[in-house]
Amino acid sequence: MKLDNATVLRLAEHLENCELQARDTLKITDDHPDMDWDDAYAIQDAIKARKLGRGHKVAGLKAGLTSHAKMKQMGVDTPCFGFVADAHAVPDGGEIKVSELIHPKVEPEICFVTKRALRGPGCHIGAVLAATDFVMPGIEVIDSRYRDFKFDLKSVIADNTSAARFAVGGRVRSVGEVDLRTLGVVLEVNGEIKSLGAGAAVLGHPAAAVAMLANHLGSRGEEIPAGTLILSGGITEAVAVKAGDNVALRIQGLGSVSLRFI
Ligand code: OOG
Ligand code: MG
Repeated sequence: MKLDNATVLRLAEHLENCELQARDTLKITDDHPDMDWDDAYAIQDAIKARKLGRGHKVAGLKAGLTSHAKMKQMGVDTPCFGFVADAHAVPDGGEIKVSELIHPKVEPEICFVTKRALRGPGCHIGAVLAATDFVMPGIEVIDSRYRDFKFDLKSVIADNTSAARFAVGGRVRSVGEVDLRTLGVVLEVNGEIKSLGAGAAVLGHPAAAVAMLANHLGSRGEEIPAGTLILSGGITEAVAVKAGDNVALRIQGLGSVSLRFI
């Protein structure tokens, strides 16, 4: 750690206030160029503690920047991990007020729900598949608190990987019923196809993103508990949305999930 505890808490408060008040800010590494990975995750943890302290719950975990499309779009080369809170959850078909967000984008994701805990190090695709209860489609709404979505990896980790809203829905499938690599994914905005992909875009196999998350948490003495929802990361580039947009995600064999922006 390069930052002292007071600075970690101050940056967490600043970034969470930007989230809650839909205000943008400059990336925090501009003022703290020496901060390290532990500092970045400590700030994210402090944001989580703030939410829990107000009675919120963690609704799920997420991996981000797990596809080449996303890494290229954001100019980084390593995945990152964060969480989604209960206040971020939107029902399938639900409405999202753009006035509550800064510059939202949507991402098509394959979501996992575990039936057994996963703990790294040494977690791999096989362990993830064995511990998965089911998979389902999910739209993640990201909303970086950084001006114009311009950040580096440490800044975005501190900002809880841009987590803002999410919806899951569609059909639930067990992993034995589908080949997660070849599943086709179609993201539509107002009936127009905006992006296309297949599950393999995420680290060759979306379960690899969950294994990476388990190994990341394992290095911190934590695990993925049984019954956890995990967003495995955007399969394609994120797509900017505005008020009036209807977003639908269709995943082969997994049905669809939709959101309306008002
Ligand atoms: C960071 C979050 C990325 C994903 O699925 O790749 C993410 C960002 O691009 O703002 O959630
Ligand atoms: Mg995402």
